[in-house]
Amino acid sequence: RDTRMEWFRAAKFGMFIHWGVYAVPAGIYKGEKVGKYGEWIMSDGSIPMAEYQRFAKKFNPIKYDPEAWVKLAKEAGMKYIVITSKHHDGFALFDSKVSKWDIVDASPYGKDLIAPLAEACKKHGIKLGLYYSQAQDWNQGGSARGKDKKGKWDPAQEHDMDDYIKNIAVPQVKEILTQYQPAILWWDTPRGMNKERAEQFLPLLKLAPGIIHNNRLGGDYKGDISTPEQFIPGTGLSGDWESCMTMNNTWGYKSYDHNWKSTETLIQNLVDIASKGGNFLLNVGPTAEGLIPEPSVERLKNMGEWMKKNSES
Ligand code: JFZ
Repeated sequence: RDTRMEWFRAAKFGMFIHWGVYAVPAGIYKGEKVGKYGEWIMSDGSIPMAEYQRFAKKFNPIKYDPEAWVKLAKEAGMKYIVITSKHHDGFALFDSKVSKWDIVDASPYGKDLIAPLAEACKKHGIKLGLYYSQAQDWNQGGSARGKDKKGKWDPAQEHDMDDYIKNIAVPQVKEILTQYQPAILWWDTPRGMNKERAEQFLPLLKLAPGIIHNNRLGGDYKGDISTPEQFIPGTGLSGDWESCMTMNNTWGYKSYDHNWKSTETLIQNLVDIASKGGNFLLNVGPTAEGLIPEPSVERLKNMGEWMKKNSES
C-alpha cells in the first residue's frame, strides 16, 4: 500500500508563503506601481540585475518569528506550510554554498530563514514544503520572461541555461532536500524546461524519502499533485490536487494591495475544495521586516475560530 500521500490527503488546508527580496520594493519601483504580482516586480519593471540586487541590502527581517507563523497556521487549522525557498528572482532564503545571491551573503540579516522555520514546524507537528523556482532565475542565468514576454531585459542575464541548471539549480535542490528533508517540493514554473533538464532533478527526490512533488517540473512529468491556481476546479478532477490562492491580489507583499477576500469567502473556498477532494493552499506575503500582514493574520484566526466552533459537538 502506498502510504506516501496519506498525510497530504488528510491535510486539506495549508499555508503558502511568498517571501523574498521583492518585499522590499513591495510593488513600487521608481515611484510607480508595477505589475500584477509583487514577486514579479523585477521582470514586470525590467529592473536591471545590479539595481534589483541592491534591494537585498534592505532585506532585514528582524521581526521574523517562525514559531509565531507556525502557531498561526496551526491555529487556522492548517496542517502544512509551503515557503518560497527561492522564487524567480533566484534569491535563496537558505544558506546556499553554490551562490552568494542568498540571505546569508547578500542581506544584512545574514541568517538562514528556512532552518528555524523547519525547526518550528517539527516542534509543532506541521509539515514543511519548499517551493523552488527551478527554471526561471532572473539573476543567475535561468530562463526569464520580462515585459511583453520578450525574454531577458538586462545583458547581464545572458547565460547558458544548462550551465545554470547544472551549477546552481541542481546543487541547490540537493542542498534543500538534504538539509531540511521537506515533505513537499513545489516546483515552479516549467518555462524553458525540457525532458533532459527535468531529468536532472528527478533522481534528487530520493534524498528526502517520502517526498511529494507537484506537476510544475516540466519535461511532461506529472508529479504527484496537480495545482489549479487561483481557481477551484469543478468536480471530477482525478488524482491528488491542491488549489493555491492569494488572500488579496498578490502572492509577494505589495504595500498598496488592500483587496482582501472576506473570511466568509475563504471559508467557502476551503469547504468547496475539501468537498471535492482537494487541498487549499492559502497564501500570505510577509513584509521585508518579517511580519505577516495584519489583515491576513485576522482572517486566519477567524477561519480557525470558525473551524473550532463547527467541530464541537
Ligand atoms: C507562478 C509564479 O510565477 C507566481 O509568481 C506564483 O509563485 C504562483 C504561485 O506560481 O505563476 C503561475 C504558475 C502557473 C500558472 C499561473 C501562474 N498556471 O498554471 O496557470
